[in-house]
Amino acid sequence: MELPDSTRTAADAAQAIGCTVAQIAKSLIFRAEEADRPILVIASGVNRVNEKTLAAILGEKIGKADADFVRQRAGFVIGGVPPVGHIEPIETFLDEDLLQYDEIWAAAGTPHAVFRLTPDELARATAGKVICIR
Ligand code: 5CA
Repeated sequence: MELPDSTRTAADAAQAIGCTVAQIAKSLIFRAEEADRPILVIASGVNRVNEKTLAAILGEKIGKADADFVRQRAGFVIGGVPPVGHIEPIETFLDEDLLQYDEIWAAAGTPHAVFRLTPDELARATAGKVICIR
């Protein structure tokens, strides 16, 4: 669904769609520092990813990905990064809090496009590992 209003942030997207912020599946790219590889965390819009938890799960230091890294490795601009369809396969983690909703919404590649799916569809499409990201 393409919207005239910005869906750049989880709050923007929820406002434009008319759903709760918690139902936005935000696709966040981190950078595993030693391997210099991207990591995707798909989190509920209301949650903040605990980078220490993520680093502990990966056994690797985690840094924030900057805008260039996200564009180069995922293939999309920040604010439009989708949960699937990246330039390279990206190891993916899924926020367990998303599983409670009948439907959720994710970015569809631009800061004005979103799509609706079920948590089950998200899990199957991404093969993401379900974790507590908080
Ligand atoms: N389209 C919406 C969801 S449908 C969306 O993409 N939201 S998002 O939360 O997944 O993407 C915005 C996220 O990009 C922010 O939560 C933030 O973690 C990240 N971000 C914003 N600015 C920067 C920046 N300058 N560098 C790195 N990451 C950033």
